[in-house]
Amino acid sequence: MKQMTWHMSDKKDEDGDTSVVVETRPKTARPPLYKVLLLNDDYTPMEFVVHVLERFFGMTHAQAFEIMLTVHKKGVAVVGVFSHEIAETKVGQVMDFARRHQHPLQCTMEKED
Ligand code: TYC
Repeated sequence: MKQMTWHMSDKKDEDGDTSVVVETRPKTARPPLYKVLLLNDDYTPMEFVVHVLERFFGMTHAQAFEIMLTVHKKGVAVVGVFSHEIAETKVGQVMDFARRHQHPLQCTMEKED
C-alpha cells in the first residue's frame, strides 16, 4: 500500500488528528492605473507632436500621426495607460521637451476608473 508523506502544513492536534491548512487568498488590490492625455492647441506644429509620440510613447510614425490627428480634431486623446510613477515620468518628459522647444503643448494624467 502506498505510504502517505507528512507535510509541514499538516497540523496535528492534541489527539494526534491531522488537518490540512487551506491557504486563503485575501484580495490584494492592484495599484491604480493612470491615463496620460495629450491636449490640442493652435500653435504646436503637427510634426513636433508626432515626434513626441514616437520618442516618449514608442509609437510608429503611422500610429503617432493617427493619434496626433485625433488630438487635433477632438481636442484630447489618451496616449497611454501606466502606473502612477511611469505616467508622471511621461508627463514630465513631454512637458519638459515642449517647454525646451518653446511649444505650448500640454500633457496631463488622470486616474482610470
Ligand atoms: N493643432 C495643432 C496645429 O494645427 C497640432 C496639434 C496636434 C497640437 C496635437 C497639439 O496635442 C496636439 N498645428
